[in-house]
Amino acid sequence: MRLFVLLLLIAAVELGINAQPVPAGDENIPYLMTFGPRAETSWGDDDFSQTFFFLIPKGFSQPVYIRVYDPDTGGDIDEINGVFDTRMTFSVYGGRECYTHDDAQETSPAGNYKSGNLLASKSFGVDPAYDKNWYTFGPFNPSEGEFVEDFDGYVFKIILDGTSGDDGNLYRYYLSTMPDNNKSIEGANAFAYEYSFRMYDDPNEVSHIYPFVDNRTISVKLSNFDWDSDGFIRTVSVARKSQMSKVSGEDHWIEDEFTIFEEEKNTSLDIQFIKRKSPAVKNNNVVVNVRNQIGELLPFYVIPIGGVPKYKYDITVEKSR
Ligand SMILES: [Ca+2]
Ligand SMILES: [Ca+2]
Ligand SMILES: [Ca+2]
Repeated sequence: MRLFVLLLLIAAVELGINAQPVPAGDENIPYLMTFGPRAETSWGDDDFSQTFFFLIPKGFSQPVYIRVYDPDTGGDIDEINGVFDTRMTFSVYGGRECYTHDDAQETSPAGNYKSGNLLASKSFGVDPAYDKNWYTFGPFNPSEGEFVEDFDGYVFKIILDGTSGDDGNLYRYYLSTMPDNNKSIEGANAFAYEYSFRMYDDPNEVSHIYPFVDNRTISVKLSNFDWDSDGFIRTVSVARKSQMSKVSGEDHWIEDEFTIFEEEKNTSLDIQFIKRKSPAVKNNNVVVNVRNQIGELLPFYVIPIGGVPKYKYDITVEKSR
């Protein structure tokens, strides 16, 4: 069995985790975020598009559903810019190259990022029927996804594209075995190569993203966009107690590059987003991605591979000798 598949299984089974909310519990992220294309990027979305992948283990053969919480742009949760006048389209893809096409694994909605077979699609504007409510895509047969040997499972892709307007859509996903309820799939996971999300307003909440570091990774470049100078971004790992990163202010990217320790290979990093205590920053939307030394993006799994990394003092002692 490939090491990576083994690590996926350990993440799912040993930790007893089989939930597929996106964002997931260990991330402590309130909502995903995507803006309409007329918004200024200073509102916090760099490209008005977000892609997520769902991973279903090969042995699972029941129909699956991709559910979206608060898919519309309007009402209490979403971010108004003048008046709500935004439309967005969710599209679900499966089949050949929905995941393995290079453009699907990049950060920008460019080229053939909509690779694969379009399985379902729906547009939303302001729609009170779906405000604080779920819309369900599916059923999908797992084999309608793309089979990916490295994962020993099937992958589906969901893209949300802002199509008009300038407001912010906040939403969540859930991979479920039921159309009208959230029921998770053991061993499933979800991941993205770029995460666009909303921070909590409460300065005591810490959000997390967990990039997986494979054994080819020598160094990483952590990039963050429109952090609004909201406190600290730091990285914790099995070999890293607390490494502060450079943070962005308003409407720009900032990059921070660091070398990966041997002990960090085949583990996840814990990138922590720690808010400033005062004055509190409200409605902070931020975009994050991480690349390796040759520019490949590291996947952010909502259920971190190998579990949430805990700093091990002994490893650092060993390393500093
Ligand atoms: Ca929404
Ligand atoms: Ca508007
Ligand atoms: Ca922001």
